[in-house]
Amino acid sequence: MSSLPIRCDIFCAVIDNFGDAGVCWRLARQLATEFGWNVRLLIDDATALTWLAPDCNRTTVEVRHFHKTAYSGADVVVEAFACEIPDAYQVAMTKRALPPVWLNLEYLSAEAWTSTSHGLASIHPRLGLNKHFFFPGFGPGCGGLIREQDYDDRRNQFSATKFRARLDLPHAKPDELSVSLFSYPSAPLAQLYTAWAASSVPVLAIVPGSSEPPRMTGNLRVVSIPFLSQLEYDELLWLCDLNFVRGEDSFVRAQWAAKPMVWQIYPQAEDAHLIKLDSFMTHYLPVGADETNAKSETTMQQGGRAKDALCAVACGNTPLADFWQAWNNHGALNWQAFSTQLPQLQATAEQWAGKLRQHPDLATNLRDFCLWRLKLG
Ligand code: TRH
Repeated sequence: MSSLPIRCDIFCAVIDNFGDAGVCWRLARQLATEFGWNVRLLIDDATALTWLAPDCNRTTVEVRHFHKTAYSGADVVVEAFACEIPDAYQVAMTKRALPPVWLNLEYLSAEAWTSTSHGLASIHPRLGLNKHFFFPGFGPGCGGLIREQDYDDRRNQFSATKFRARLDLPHAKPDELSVSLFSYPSAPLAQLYTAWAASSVPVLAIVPGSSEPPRMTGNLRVVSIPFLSQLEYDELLWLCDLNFVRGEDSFVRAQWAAKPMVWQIYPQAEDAHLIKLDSFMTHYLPVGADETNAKSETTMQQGGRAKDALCAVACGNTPLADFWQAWNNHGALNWQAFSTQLPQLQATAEQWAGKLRQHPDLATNLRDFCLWRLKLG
């Protein structure tokens, strides 16, 4: 059994936004700092890392260019989000006596088929190498979600007062809701701001990565703050009473924060993203007994929509489903109905985070899968 640290190359092609780099950096950092792996992050555009992880040069992760790095004997090769690693690198992989474990780290989805596909291998038609699908996920039978071992310690040491002071955030007024806003330009933000301005409950909207001047309209205050590091973004999610998140990584972080959240899913062609949205809601909404989920899953498999299925079984949180659908589909946002659910949504968020914690995190699952495949564990 080799006593040398596992060598791991993670390939990341930045499509747009921050999530590709965000997810790959978290994974690289965790494998290096928690498991002592020698990790190289091979990325085609490292710009986002300067914002996501300003301390990235102070870790043992070696950041190299995607196209300018040859295979050098890595035991594990992670191809993030099917980014197609360079052909010369693939050919060099075949020269290793014991082929490296080659993983395709997939996008996160709650759709049932991902857990049946997780871990399956496909054989490269020309090179004969095995590439395994590695699906993140929310329950058993999948790869899990990224979550660092020191997450709870960081949260226990978090001081809302110091965080507000450090970011020069105004103090929250009595009964004022602090809300973090991270969304795509397509979100119906003007409609939301109008609803918040007229809301009976005052709202302080905190917008990271925006340069908008502060504004005050009716019961709404909007403050912009700089784009935060990933570590500080967790702190913003812990500070706020409600978090608007998007894509994949901030969506996961909001779940660990165990606060009510509104998710704007990354838009995809032919509305494929709406199926993913519905799939997640069939699991997330606190609809009680399993048979309700089964009914909604059945309806889903018959091509139905989770919201209809859940409403059909008189789910408890239709305002959440309505609000999430409207946020993603430019519908009419019923802030009044949604905001009255916030106490219940807080309980939902805590219950959901507790369920997620019952499963190993993604880096742990990936390590165990690789050691098993390398016949080292
Ligand atoms: O930026 P995104 O829209 O990235 C998207 C998604 O990942 C999507 O799945 C993918 O297909 C597409 O990119 C190509 O959303 P996401 O996934 O939340 O990534 C944002 C990252 O930025 C995440 O790591 C959180 C981090 N972040 C900060 O570190 N500081 C901040 O201030 C904010 C707002 C986010």
